[in-house]
Amino acid sequence: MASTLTDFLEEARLSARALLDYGEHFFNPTVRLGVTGLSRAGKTVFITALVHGLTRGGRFPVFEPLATGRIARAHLAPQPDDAVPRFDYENHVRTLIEERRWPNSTIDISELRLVIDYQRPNGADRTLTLDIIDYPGEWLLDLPLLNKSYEQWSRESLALSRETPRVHLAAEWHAHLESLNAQAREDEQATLTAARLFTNYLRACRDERFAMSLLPPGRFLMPGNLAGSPALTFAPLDVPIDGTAPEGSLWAMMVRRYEAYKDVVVRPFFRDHFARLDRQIVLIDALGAFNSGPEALHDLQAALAGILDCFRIGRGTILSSLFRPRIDRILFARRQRRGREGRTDRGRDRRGGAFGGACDP
Ligand SMILES: Nc1nc2c(ncn2[C@@H]2O[C@H](COP(=O)(O)OP(=O)(O)OP(=O)(O)O)[C@@H](O)[C@H]2O)c(=O)[nH]1
Ligand SMILES: [Mg+2]
Repeated sequence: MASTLTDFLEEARLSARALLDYGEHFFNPTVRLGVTGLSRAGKTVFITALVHGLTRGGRFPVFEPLATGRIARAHLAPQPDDAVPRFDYENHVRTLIEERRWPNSTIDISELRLVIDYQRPNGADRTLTLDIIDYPGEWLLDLPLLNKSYEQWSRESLALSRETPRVHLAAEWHAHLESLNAQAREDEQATLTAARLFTNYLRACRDERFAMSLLPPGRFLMPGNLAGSPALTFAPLDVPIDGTAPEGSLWAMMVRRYEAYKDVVVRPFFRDHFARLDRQIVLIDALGAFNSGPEALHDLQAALAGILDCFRIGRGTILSSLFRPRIDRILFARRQRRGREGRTDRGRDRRGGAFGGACDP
């Protein structure tokens, strides 16, 4: 009953917002373009290069509107969403051009508004507002959690962590897990330790040598302002898939926090950000996985399948029933990479390209 009511309120809220968005679009066409990809896929560099090219009249020979002069002018406008950090464009340009290095990793969503004056093919002058949204692809991999119980998620995460090469990286967390009794009283310290070891295991999997991609929950490695909060302090337990957690137990505590993660992190992201995107670019760093061997490649494949699921917006999917997303075009792009960061990469990329080779996509 409670969930029907929540769904109903959610539905009403989405409809009201869609109407508002439609009204605004009518007078001032706005396109919200999402740019995503797994960690280090090249999102920040790609957006910086794109905005730099558009605002400074860069050379994009295959981009017809710019190449033929139909885009008259593009300039940055103030950040539209009060609750979303601004994409730090100026700083990224400085890092790339003046400091001649790659930007630091970004761990949160960010957004930039660009206003483009252009001419339609029929000659009419128009203005388009383009909101570019940079967000971690790892967050998309949280979508299946919405349909999964804590017990199911625990079972799957444990099974994955017992495969090679993950099993070696999970040794410390597995040892701690052995010492836990799921039915025992809830225990904050045991939960904190389990969450820390589980996060360390995820971090080790992401390490350059292993380059694993499938690492949900997505926010564990990118906690942002939720670091240390209970919604991010849980871990899988070895519990029966169809069991029920006894009241007051460690297991019940984990279930509560897992559900909080869905409520505080996953649903708001899909509702407030993902469902509002009109177009989507997904960047893929395939060579990173190639360099790390068949397991990494297999893992990347599974992660991409998970990301693709977020764009299967047919009837009866979790997405269509909960969030009614409106993306109608998706571009997948694989970045050419000549090496990995911190090694031969930097030196070589100083030559060529708008940012010393940083705009291959
Ligand atoms: N050769 C080449 N390397 C690139 C290019 N773009 C990014 N890289 C490399 O990929 C790394 C990641 O680029 P970013 O743009 O920071 O990637 P990101 O997806 O924003 O990464 P996170 O914010 O950590 O998720 C850089 O540090 C470079 O090593 C490019 O156009 N060409
Ligand atoms: Mg980034």
